[in-house]
Amino acid sequence: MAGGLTVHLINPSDLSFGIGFMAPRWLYVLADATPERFGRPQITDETLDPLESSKIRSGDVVGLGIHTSNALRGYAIGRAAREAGAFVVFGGIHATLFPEEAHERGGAHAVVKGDGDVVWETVLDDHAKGMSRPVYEGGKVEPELLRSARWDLMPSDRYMWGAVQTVRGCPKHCSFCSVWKTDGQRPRQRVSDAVVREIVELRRRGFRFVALADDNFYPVTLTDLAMAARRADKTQYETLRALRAERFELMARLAQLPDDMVFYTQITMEAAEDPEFLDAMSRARIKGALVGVEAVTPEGLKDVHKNFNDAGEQLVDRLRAFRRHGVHVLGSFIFGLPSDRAATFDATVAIAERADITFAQFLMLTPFPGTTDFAEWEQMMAADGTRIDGLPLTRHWLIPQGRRPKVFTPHPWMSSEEIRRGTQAAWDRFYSWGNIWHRSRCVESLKSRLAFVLCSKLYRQMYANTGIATDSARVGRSTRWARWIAKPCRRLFAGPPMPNLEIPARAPGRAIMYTAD
Ligand code: B12
Ligand code: SF4
Repeated sequence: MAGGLTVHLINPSDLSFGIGFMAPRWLYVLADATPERFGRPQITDETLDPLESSKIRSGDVVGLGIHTSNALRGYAIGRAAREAGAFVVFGGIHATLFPEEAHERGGAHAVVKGDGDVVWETVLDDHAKGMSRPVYEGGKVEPELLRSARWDLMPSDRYMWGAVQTVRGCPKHCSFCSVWKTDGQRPRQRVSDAVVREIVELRRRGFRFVALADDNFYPVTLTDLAMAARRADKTQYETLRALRAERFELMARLAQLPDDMVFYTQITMEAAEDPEFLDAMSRARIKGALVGVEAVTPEGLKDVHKNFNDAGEQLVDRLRAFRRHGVHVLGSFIFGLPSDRAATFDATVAIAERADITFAQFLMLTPFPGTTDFAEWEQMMAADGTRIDGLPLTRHWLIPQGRRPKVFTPHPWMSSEEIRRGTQAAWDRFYSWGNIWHRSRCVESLKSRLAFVLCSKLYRQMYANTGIATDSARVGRSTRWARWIAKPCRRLFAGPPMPNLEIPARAPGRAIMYTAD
């Protein structure tokens, strides 16, 4: 330990559920990036338990990772840690977008923009030498330098899912999403060796369920390949082919793992046109995928710059293709798009039901910082004089929770309240007891069906009520309910530890291919 200091890594949250759905990966990646000479990092995930602030002592280093929703809680911890005499560093997507805010409001001594994998060591060393800088550029780290997570530091009985990222960045450019801007449009795909090693470690420790925490597990489409093949210069074609081959290599190795393992990822619906890929996913036991459907009409898709999706009957066919190949879809839908009408809510749920999707989430269009939508909204709001606690609505995340309005993108015809009610009704209809029981036929035994019902209700409580409800009593009730139900749910996800599980080998003769260009 350098000079007796302790490195704390803290994931801030206003709500603690006792049990977490998914381990926040950044905590364990930064722990791995912490050199041994700084000792064993102390990890606190406030989605499990609130921070015990007495643990932070003068001279310690406190690393806080924030996204927009938990930035204010992060700032409160940062200020308190600084007052206690700690050296405070912020990172994560929100700090990347607003580094000055973390300095002004969060008591930051330093802010890391971008990936922390490589630069974290420099931050710690500079601090130890008394030469720290206010801002560090972590950049977009090449795939071979992305670090694995230190799963040995994770409590084995508090999370339902492990989280392993296989690729960073997304080639698309959806208007409501910040990933392509902050993580870049070039897929930075890790080789299967690194990914499989982490997954095996998780299974050795009793984790059967692993989220492949990617934004787009299908970064190279058949269309991309066909277009690159038509070019005279074949360099891009070869790069894309190598990326695709490595995906298949990864899935072939996942298929060799114990058959009680289940994987889940996020993917674009273009994969529906690639039966070979879907079959490989199925063999790999990637049994679920979040598919960003967003809208069910061509106009809605145009609104969000997602023309590569299908609408109407073609959409139903594409979503059903996943199910036919054994991949359950969690369809993600957005309400409040300019082309939405009062009838859109019911029409969307009807399509979700017909498309055989297993889970659904219904979100209200929200201008998240870092997105094209946010830039337009901020410009539009320049003349708006509304202030809450002296803050404009375009800085809503700084308004204390109790007074913070839910900010959604203004709609040409519907009020936010109308959209909220429609969205709530969509959740209620899709997750009615009858509908859940009907969908539970996707599993066989009665026990599995009951587990399916429990998980559906838990998902709805954790997500819908804490996400879109406006009244704090409802949020409080949902949180208590989710706390109560989360413990038995976690047991359903755990498996017997397999300390001797071996790492499936790479296919003979297939070399490791890095994808940096
Ligand atoms: C997995 C995931 C989730 C999981 C989270 C599970 C968990 N416990 O972590 C679930 C499904 C629950 C989730 C929910 C939501 N998510 Co989410 N999620 C992701 C996703 C796909 C991967 C995150 C991840 O693990 N990445 C891997 C780690 C290693 O990367 P990282 O977090 O970026 O960390 C690196 C750097 O940022 C940096 N870093 C991070 N922290 C720190 C701290 C320090 C001190 C330092 C030095 C560096 C550092 O170093 C790390 C290593 O390089 C990201 C997209 C993405 N590409 O990151 C979206 C993302 C973070 N989510 C997003 C959103 C919007 C949400 C929701 C609000 C969705 C919704 N509409 O409800 C909710 C919010 C939940 C909540 N209440 O907080 C947005 C955030 C946008 C923003 N401006 O904040 C993202 C970027 C996706 C997007 N499409 O834009 N999410
Ligand atoms: S929403 Fe999905 S497909 Fe669109 S840019 Fe973001 S990660 Fe890529």
